[in-house]
Amino acid sequence: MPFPSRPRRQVAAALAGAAVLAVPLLLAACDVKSYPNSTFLPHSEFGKAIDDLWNLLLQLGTLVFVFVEGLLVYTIIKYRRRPGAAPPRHVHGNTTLEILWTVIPAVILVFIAVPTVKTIFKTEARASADALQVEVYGHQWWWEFRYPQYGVTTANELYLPIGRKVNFALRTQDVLHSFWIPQLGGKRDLISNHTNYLWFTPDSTMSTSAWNGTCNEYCGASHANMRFRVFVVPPADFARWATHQASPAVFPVSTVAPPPPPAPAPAATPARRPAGRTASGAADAQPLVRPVANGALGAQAAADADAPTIVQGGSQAPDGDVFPRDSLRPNNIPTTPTPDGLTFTPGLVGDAGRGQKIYSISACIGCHTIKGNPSSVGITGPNLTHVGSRFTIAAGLYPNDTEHLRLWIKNAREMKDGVLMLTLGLNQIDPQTGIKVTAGGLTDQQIADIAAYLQALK
Ligand code: HEC
Ligand SMILES: [Cu+2]
Repeated sequence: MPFPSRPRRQVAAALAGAAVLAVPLLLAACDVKSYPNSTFLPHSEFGKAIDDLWNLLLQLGTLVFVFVEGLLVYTIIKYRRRPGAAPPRHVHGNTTLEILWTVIPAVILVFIAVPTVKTIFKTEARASADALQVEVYGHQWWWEFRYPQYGVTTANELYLPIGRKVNFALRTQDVLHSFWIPQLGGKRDLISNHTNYLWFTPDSTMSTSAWNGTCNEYCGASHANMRFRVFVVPPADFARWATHQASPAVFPVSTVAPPPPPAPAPAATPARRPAGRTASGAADAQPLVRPVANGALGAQAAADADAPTIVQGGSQAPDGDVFPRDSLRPNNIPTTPTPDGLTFTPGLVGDAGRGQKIYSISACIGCHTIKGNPSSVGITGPNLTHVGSRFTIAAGLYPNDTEHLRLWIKNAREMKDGVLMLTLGLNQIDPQTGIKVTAGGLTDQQIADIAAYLQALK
C-alpha cells in the first residue's frame, strides 16, 4: 500500500524546494555591496531606522510563517485519509477557536503597527531649526532643489554635507511624485497642495560619495527618466559649493565679445532706453538685436531690445568641481543612448560670448532663470545659473558634455519623452506635435554657441 509513504515524500520535496529557493536569496544578501542602489546598506539614521523596522517585521513574519505552515503540515499528515476510516464528522462553529484566531492576529498587528507608526512619526517630524533646510519641488520630469538658508536654487543635483542633519520639505508643482535615495532615505510622496517632511543625517563616517535618487510614484511619460544625484561632501566643501551656487552666473570673458568699456556714469540713468541702445552703448551689445527671427528666438525679447546688463568677466568658480569627478562610481554616470537619427554637424566650435547673446533673445529665457542674466527669468524649466557645474542634464538622463548638451538644445523632446521644453533646432520635427521647426529655429552653429555659453556657467 503506497499511501503512508506519500505525505512524507511530499514534505521532503517541499523542504528541498524551499532550500533551493533560499540559497540564491541568501547569496544575493551576502553580495549586497555590488548593488550600489541597494536600500539594505543604509548610510543615515533614517535608513537604519527603516532597515531595523524591516528586520523586525521579517523576523516576526518568519515566526508567523513557521508556526502557520508547521500547523498546516502537521494537520495534513495527522488527519490524512486512511484506508477504511469513516468520513470525518462535520462541525459548525467553535467559539474558543474563533476568539483565538481573532485575538492572535490582532496581537500580531499591534507588534507590527507600534514600531511602524513610531518610525513614521520619527522620520517625518520637522528637524531642529539648525538643520540644513532643503525644499524639494517635483516637476514633470525633473527635480528642483532650493536651499533657503543659502539663497541657492538648483536642479537634479543635491549637495549635502557629511554629518549634518538635513530637513526636506517635499512639494510638487504638478502631479504626485516620490522622493527616494535608496541608501540615504525617502520614498516619501510629494503631494499637491500639501507639504511632506523628511529628515536624515548622512553618516559622519561616510567619505565623499555620490548616490542615485529616483522618483517612485508614477508621474507620466518620463517617470522613469526623473532621476537625480546626491553628492555627499565634507562640510567645508559644501559651504564652498553653496557660496558659489548662490552667486550670479559669471563666465570668462569671451574672445569674441570683450567686456564693455566702463559706462560714462550718467548722473541719472533713464528708466527705459530706446530700443537697440545699451547701458554702456558698447558696440558688442548690438548683435543682441540682429539674430532675432521669431519662434525659438523670442519675440518678447526682440520687442524689448534693452540690452540686459550681463555679469561678465572674472571667475568665481571654485577650482575644479566641488565634487571630485573621480569619486563618481560607474552607476552614477548615465549611459542612456541618444535617439537614432538625431545628429549634429561635426567640427563646429561654439563661442560662449556669442552664445550668451543668442540665448538672451531666444525662447530659453521664457522658461529658464540664469541669475546674472537679467533677461533670463523663466521658471518653467530648471535654473541654469550654474548648469556648467552639473554632471548630468535632463534629470540625470545624460552626461553634461558638449555632445549631449547640443543634442538636448536641438531636440529635447526627441531626447526625453514628453518634456515641456520645446524642440528648437532648425528643421527638427517636434515628436509631440509632428510639426517641423522652420523660421526661428536654431542652427547647429547657434546651438553650439549656446552650449558653449551654458558650459561656461560653472
Ligand atoms: C517651454 C519651456 C522651455 C523652453 C522654451 C526651453 N526650455 Fe530648457 N528646459 C525646460 C524644461 C521643462 C526642462 C526640464 C526637462 C526635463 O528634464 O524633464 C528643461 C531642461 C533644460 C536643460 C537641462 C537642465 C538640467 O539641469 O537638467 C538645459 C541645459 C536647457 N533646458 C536649456 C535650454 C535652452 C538653451 C533653451 C533655448 C534654446 C531652452 N532650454 C528652452 C523648459 C524649456
Ligand atoms: Cu515623478
